[in-house]
Amino acid sequence: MSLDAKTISALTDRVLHAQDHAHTISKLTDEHPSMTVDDGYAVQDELRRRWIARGDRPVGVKAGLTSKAKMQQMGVDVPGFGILMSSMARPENGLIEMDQLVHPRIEAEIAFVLKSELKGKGLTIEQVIEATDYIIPAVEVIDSRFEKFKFDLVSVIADNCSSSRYVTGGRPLDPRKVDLRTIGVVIEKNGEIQALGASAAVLNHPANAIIMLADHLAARGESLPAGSYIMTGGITEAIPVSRGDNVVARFQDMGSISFKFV
Ligand code: 0L1
Ligand code: MG
Repeated sequence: MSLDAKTISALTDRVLHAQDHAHTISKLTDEHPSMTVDDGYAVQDELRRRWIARGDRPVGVKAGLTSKAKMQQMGVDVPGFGILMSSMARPENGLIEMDQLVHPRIEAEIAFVLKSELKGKGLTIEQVIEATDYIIPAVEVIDSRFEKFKFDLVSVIADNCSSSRYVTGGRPLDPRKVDLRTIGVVIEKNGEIQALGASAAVLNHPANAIIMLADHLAARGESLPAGSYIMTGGITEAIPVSRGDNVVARFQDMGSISFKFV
């Protein structure tokens, strides 16, 4: 790490204010060019402490920037990880308020729910599947707090990898009964298809996102406990949305998720 605790706390104030009040800030590395990825995760840790202190509850973790389409769209070449809190969840067929967001985009993802702990570096796809209770469709609403959605890896990690809302729905599936590389996904906005893809777009197999996440956590002395909810990353590029947009994400053999921005 290159930044001291006081600076991490001040940066957390800045990011949290932007998240809470839906406004943009300049990327953190503009002021702190020596800021490292570890500093970015230190800001995330401090965000989590503040959210818990005000009564929120961590429910899981997201892997982001896990497809070539996303990496190209955002100009980075490695994934990042973020924290999912219960206050970020929204119900299927519900409404998502635009006035709490800056410039949201949506991503269709496969989420995993664990039935046993995943811990350590270099796990295999088989170990991830063995520890998984079920997989389920998810749509993430990302919303960068950085101007024009432009950032670098360090800054976006400090902004909790653009987490803002997520919707879980459709039908759960047993991961042992499906080829996790070939699940087709279609994203529609107002009845028009915006993007489509197959789940192998996420690092060739979405379980690879969890293997990288477990590696990242192991380096910090942490693990993924039983019951963890893990979003593995957008299968296509992220789709910008506006007030009034109706969204439907269709997942092959897993149903669909719908909601509206108001
Ligand atoms: O979930 C994601 O893939 C987003 C990670 C952060 C980058 C972005 O905001 O697009
Ligand atoms: Mg995502």
